[in-house]
Amino acid sequence: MVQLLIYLAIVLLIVAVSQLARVFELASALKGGLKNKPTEKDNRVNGRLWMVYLISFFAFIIWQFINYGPRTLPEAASESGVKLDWLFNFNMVIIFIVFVITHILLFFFAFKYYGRDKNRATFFPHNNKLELIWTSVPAAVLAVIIFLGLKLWSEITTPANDKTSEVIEIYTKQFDFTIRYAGTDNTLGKANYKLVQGANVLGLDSADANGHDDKIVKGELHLPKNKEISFKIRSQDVIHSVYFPYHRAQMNSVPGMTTMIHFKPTITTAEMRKKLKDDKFDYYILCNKICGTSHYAMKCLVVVDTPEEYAAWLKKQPEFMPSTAVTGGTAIAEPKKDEKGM
Ligand SMILES: [Cu+2]
Repeated sequence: MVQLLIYLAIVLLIVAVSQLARVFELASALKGGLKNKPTEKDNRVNGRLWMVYLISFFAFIIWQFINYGPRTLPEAASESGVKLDWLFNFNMVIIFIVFVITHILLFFFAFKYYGRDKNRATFFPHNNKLELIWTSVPAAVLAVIIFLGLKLWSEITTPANDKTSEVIEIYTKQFDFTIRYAGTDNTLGKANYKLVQGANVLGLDSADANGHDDKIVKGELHLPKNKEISFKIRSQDVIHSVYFPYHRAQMNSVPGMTTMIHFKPTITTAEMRKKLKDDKFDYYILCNKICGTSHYAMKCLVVVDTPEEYAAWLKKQPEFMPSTAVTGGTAIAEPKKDEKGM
């Protein structure tokens, strides 16, 4: 209520001031000629104020760098993440240089060439050489940026070599992540959304032998250091996004299709804790698409281990259908032939 009154008072003040200005204007028009035409002194003060503005604006920007710089993400924890950070910084440097030059010109010229009574503007309607320079230079710079960006993008999104990399599935649904490891054969078993029922949340096809040694883990994604990880991403319900902020990777998960991304983690959780001097630090996956009411809480712990720790941890996870269970006949109902494959 108090706030509303304050807003109302401000609005009324603005109306009153503008009405007063109008009164003065009409009064001076009646007296003949504009009495409040800006003088050379007014223009000089105006020019100096622009200089004050320029200096304080840059001081504010430097303050923001100092204040907010340390709050950005720590160094990238994957090989491609380091390249992405380089590209990001490269873009920022270019933008920053252009920003500084144009702002200095804008406000310094307003200061240096304030309106003087004797000055007359030069008539300068067109210059082909100038047009050519300010068209071709930005075009060339943008082409380089786009080329470098596309190159990196295709590097991380083209299918990984699944023979040499660790194949891991990330399955999303409202509002969690389920992880499936490909087992000793490093091949994920087939899945079909029509088989999603009861405990078979991922819709795994028990008839596919490749899937029997798959390992399903909920709420925790372990990754080995220094090995390429080939992620296969699926969604059960709506579009989610698998976002690895610390590894600088993100890929949408889309119902009805498998999306892919791959990267090589280079810093274990323990190493990152040491670097940041924070024993509570953890990597996370976050959902980065607004996917429903609990989207904000949709995340999954990521633990980057040494290869030995990873192997030991993975060994402890149960297989989807251990070989004894298959012969025991506990297989989940098979889909009809025409429903298979997805
Ligand atoms: Cu989500």
